[in-house]
Amino acid sequence: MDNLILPTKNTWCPGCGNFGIQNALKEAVSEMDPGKTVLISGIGCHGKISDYMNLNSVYALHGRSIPVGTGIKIGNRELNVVCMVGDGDTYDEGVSHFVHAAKRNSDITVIVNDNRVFALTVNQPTSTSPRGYVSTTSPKGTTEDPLNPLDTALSLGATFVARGYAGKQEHLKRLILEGMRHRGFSFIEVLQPCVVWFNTFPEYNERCYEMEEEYLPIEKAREKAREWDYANDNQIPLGIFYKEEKPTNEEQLGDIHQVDVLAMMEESK
Ligand SMILES: Cc1ncc(C[n+]2csc(CCOP(=O)(O)OP(=O)(O)O)c2C)c(N)n1
Ligand code: SF4
Ligand SMILES: [Mg+2]
Repeated sequence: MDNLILPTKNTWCPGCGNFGIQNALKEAVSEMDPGKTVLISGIGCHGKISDYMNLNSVYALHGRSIPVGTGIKIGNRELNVVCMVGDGDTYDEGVSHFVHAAKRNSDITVIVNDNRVFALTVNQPTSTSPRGYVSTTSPKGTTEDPLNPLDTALSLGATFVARGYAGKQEHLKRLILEGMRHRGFSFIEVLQPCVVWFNTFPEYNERCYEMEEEYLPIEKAREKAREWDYANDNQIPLGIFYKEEKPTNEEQLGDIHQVDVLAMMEESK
C-alpha cells in the first residue's frame, strides 16, 4: 500500500491539509484497483499530488482537470477517473466544466481541496473565501459573499454529493471510496486548511461534525448544505448528503466514442 506514495521530494508546507487528503486518497485507492485508477490534477498546491502518487496521472491545465477526466472516461469505461482539483481551479477558473460535468452526469469522481484561497499564487481570494477576506488583491477585505459549493452541486444535478475534512482522514477515506464506487458524477468537497494563508484548522476542529443521517432526499440535502453557508459561525456538517442513480454520460453515449487504444497502437506499428 505504501508504494502508492512516490519518493519524490514533497514541497507542501509542513502541516498543510493536503497531506491528510493524500493519505485518505491513498487508503481509498488501495481498496480499489490502483492499476485502473487515473488521477488528474489541476494547477495549484493541490495539483502537485500528481507528482507524489504512484498512479497513472495527468497534470492538466488550471481548471481543466474535469474535461480531461471526462474525455478519459469516455475513451475507456474500465477506468476509475479521479480529478483532484482546487477551489480556485474549480469554482473560478474552470467553473463551466464543473457545471457541465455535473449536468451530464459524467462518471468521474471530483475531489475539491478547498482551502478557500488561491494558495500557490500567494494569497488571492477564491469563490469560497469569506466576505472581508484580506489578501494581496483585497487589502481592505473582499466585498462578496462566498459560494456554497454543496448547494451549487446539488442544484446542478450532481448524483453524489459529500463533504469531508482533511483533519478527519478515516471519514474522508470512506467518502472517497463511496464516491469512486458511485456510478455517475461524484462531487466531494474537502475542507483543506492552508496553514500559511488561511489556517482554518482551529475553526474546523471545533465546528465540524459527522452527520448521523446521510443520503437525504434532495430538498433536505439542500437545506442541510445551507446549514453552514461558508460565512456564518454554525456547526459544519460532514458526510454524504445525497446520492441518486441516473444514467451516466457514458451510458447515454453508448459505444460511439469508445476507443480501443491498444488496438490503435498495434495498428500504427
Ligand atoms: C489559466 C491560468 N490562469 C492562472 C494561472 C495561475 N495560477 C497558477 S496556480 C493558481 C492558484 C490555484 O488556486 P487553487 O486552484 O485554489 O489551488 P491551491 O493553490 O489553493 O491548491 C493560479 C491562479 C494559471 N496557471 N493558469
Ligand atoms: S501554501 Fe497553503 S495550500 Fe500551499 S502547500 Fe503551503 S499550506 Fe498547503
Ligand atoms: Mg485553493
